[in-house]
Amino acid sequence: MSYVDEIVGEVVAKNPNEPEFHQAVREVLDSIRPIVDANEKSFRRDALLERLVNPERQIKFRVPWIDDNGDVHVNTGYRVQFNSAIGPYKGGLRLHPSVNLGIIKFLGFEQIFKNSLTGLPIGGGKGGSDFDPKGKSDREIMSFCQSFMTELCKYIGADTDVPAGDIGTGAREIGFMFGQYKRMRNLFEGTLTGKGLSFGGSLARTEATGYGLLYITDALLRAHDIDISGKTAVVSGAGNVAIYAIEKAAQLGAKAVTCSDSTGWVYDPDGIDVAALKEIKEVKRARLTEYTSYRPNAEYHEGRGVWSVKADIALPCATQNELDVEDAKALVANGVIAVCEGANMPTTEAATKYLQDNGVFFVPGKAANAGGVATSALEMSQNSERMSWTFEEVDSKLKNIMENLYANIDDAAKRYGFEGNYVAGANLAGFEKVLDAMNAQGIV
Ligand code: NDP
Ligand code: 2IT
Repeated sequence: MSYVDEIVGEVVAKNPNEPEFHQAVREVLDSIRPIVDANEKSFRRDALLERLVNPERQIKFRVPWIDDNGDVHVNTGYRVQFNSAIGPYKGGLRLHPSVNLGIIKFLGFEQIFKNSLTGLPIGGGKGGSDFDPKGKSDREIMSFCQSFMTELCKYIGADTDVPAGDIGTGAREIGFMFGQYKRMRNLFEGTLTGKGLSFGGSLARTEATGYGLLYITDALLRAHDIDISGKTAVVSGAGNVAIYAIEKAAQLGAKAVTCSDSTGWVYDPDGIDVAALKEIKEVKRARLTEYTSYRPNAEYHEGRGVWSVKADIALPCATQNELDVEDAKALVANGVIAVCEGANMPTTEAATKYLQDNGVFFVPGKAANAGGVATSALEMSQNSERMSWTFEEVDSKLKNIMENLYANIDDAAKRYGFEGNYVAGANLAGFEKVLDAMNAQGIV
């Protein structure tokens, strides 16, 4: 049996009930076969793949917090410090009831290669909790965040591990966590990114993931002599990534006609009104049902359905495995040109294959949504030099990073004989740098 297949089998056997982690490992290891096959002897000798798929450290802890009625709740907190070969662990914190160790491991594993692709010195990590922020008061959110950080602060630091936002963790949560970190450690340092602008946050970090997604989509289309302007996009999600993807799409002359949350979705034939969406989601923290009161021409539907709408570009920006093979068939039947993942692993394995087999340009999340973490790394740089850069400076660096990233994954795909396969290109290019660093640092 090949070394790759052996290790995939071992990951499945040793990490039961973690299907998302298996899926992420399977995809990456499958892509890097050419490198593994060419170096099988030394990789086996050094247990290279075993070290790649086993986190350097995983921390699991109790998070007790008190609600507004005085009742005590207990959630589970996680931080998986996956790989520090190229820099301090870096990655977001997800707060969602579906969080478990397998979800955090899949996200942490993806983060290793994503962070490598940014070209910046950041290792891979991820964390979070099964806490559900929905319907909680600001006081309850603060109570949870302080308790979470009281434990997490023992394991992180500006040069060790730098968490940030993800699903359910935005500026409010990062603010509460930063306050508690500073209080516990007596350190005002850039240990979290996505901070408020008044205490070390970076301009353009809020926009970065969505903007970056559109910069790489634009680069991809330009490379194929296609103009993004005038194109229609279907977008899922209505959170941080989706909102700024829709905003940048409009700035580039494209029209995003859908968005969704966990209860339903919106179709707005005139293009999603970003100001209304921001007010509903960022200010009121309300459901998408409210959207039609701002835009009478729009339709609201319960359940899921954005992928049934005809469009040139599809941008899944909600969560993992939200675009399945039936959705892929609908997109292809409607003539979709490109699918670029704003979320982490939103497309199932079968759907990815279907899209690629049908000539759709497919850019995986670890490349397409890397603008968020890249801008987090720019926030770390600004914190280190105790300076802040202008919006234009950060945004132009972000654009540059995404254009280089596209060129690098395209080049890697060609070098290994997989031209046009950006899944292979992203995994190969991301792995090359991590491999070089791991080899140079010996068996650690
Ligand atoms: P937010 O919490 O801001 O928004 C998430 C959106 O997705 C919400 O509209 C939410 O709906 C919807 N959603 C979440 N979980 C589900 C679910 N299980 N079923 C249906 N809808 C769901 O998160 P982000 O926008 O920050 O993150 C979105 C995706 O992008 C995630 O995969 C994240 O890992 C990834 N990502 C985020 C980055 C960032 O910088 N924030 C960077 C790179 C990737 P509802 O509000 O109803 O729950
Ligand atoms: O998935 C991701 O890349 C993020 N949630 C952002 C991580 C970060 O450190 O900014």
